[in-house]
Amino acid sequence: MSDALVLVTTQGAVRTLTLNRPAALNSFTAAMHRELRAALDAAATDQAVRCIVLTGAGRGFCAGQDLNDEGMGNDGTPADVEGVVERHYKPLALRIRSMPVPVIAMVNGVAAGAGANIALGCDLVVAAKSASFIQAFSKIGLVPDGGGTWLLPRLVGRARAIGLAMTGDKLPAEEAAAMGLIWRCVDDAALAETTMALAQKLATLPSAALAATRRVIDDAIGMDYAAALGNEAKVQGEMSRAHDFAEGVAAFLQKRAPVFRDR
Ligand code: T3D
Repeated sequence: MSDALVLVTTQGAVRTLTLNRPAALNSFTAAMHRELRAALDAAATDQAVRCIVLTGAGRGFCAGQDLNDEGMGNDGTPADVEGVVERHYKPLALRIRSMPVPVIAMVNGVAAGAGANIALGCDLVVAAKSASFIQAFSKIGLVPDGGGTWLLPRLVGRARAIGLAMTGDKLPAEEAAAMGLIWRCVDDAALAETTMALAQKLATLPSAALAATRRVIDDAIGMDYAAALGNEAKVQGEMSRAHDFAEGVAAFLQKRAPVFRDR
């Protein structure tokens, strides 16, 4: 068994990062944050990687902050929760959103607290039927973090965002999919196969255009209609000057499979 807190495996152009503290439901320690960020940085610079899958070892995806770890005040020092969020969760959420390739969360079990919101901040979330999402913060006197305050109302609207965050109730994956919080919920036995098929498909698509798609959609959330249309035109111009657009059009006209390379 590996001591690594994040297991890194590669299948074709798909890099899988597995949070590996199963005895504590893969809750985040400072050390696991450091390993995850290093693994994401490495994937970002590796031109052979065209899609990332983030998942958890054992029966959980991630139970959020490890409540025994440094900064939590359990060693008699004052809790430095603000510092933990600034040093670890904020850069992690921003790193995922700035990856040059799509990031899929493969939610294999419970995703609680910041563990839920880090999953929701990925581009696509595929969850097993037995998985669940818990905004666990209110139960310990905190507010949602890991991007939850931004993500939840945008994904499911204010009423559901407030309901999920205030109650801290466990939301089964099937309900999460039904309310549009996640992309798909599948049978437990189909989770790995479904997610890998999706990842392999995304890996064949033009990575730079997929990353730009994420960006323009996120940008548009804070824009009026006219500004979003202008932003689309600007980014479309950038995309159209890149190799992958010429390749996509040529492949279509020549009735062959395209070979995309931009990242
Ligand atoms: O510094 C900061 O705090 C800032 C950042 C905050 C971000 C946050 O994420 S705050 C929210 C932190 N997370 C939680 O409050 C969730 C705590 N966990 C739970 O409520 C439950 O474990 C679950 C609902 C997620 C799952 O319940 P269940 O019954 O399936 O499992 P369990 O028995 O509670 O947990 C299994 C083991 O994992 C257990 O250890 P043991 O008794 O077998 O040795 C449990 O203590 C451990 N574990 C689970 N979550 C955490 C944890 N250990 C440390 N920290 C955890 N968050």
